[in-house]
Amino acid sequence: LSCTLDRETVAIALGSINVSVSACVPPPSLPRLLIVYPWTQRFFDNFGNLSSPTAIIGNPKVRAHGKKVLTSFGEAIKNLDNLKATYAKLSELHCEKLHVDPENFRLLGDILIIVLASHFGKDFTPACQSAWQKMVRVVAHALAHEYH
Ligand code: ZNH
Repeated sequence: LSCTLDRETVAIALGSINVSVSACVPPPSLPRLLIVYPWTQRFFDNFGNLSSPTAIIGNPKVRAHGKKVLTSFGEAIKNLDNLKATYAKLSELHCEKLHVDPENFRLLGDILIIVLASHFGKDFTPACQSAWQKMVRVVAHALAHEYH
């Protein structure tokens, strides 16, 4: 595996495909967000047991939601030139219905970068980080675009 900006790499970060299951595989991004920034758990209070890192990582609803976010992130990679339009509806949903502060999009982006770095190690070069950093930034920006 190389660290390129593609859907498979996003999948590794979000953890919804089976990467070699060893003890040192880092938790994927969404569980890690909920563990590192516990206040983000309040958006998922209908997801059941989030009482410990193990519970969060093993929670099937968290996993399923990570997959949804992955699919959506995959769309972003396909529509880089048209992100604001691609995410307009989703941005509205996060603003008006879900009331998710856009700061959380940036936090998730940071987490994703960390997950990729720990997975790819030295293959996660500065150039690679630079590409991903831009990617998560434009996604966070597009998702925040319809907020008012
Ligand atoms: Zn989100 C939902 C995407 C971030 C929270 N999201 C969702 C969905 C999608 C998404 C696609 C689905 C929708 C429908 O169903 O229609 N997100 C997304 C993306 C991102 C995000 C792409 C980035 C990148 N979110 C986020 C964050 C948070 C959230 C950060 C917090 C913290 N979301 C959310 C919620 C929901 C969603 C809460 C709902 C869920 C349920 O199921 O209930």
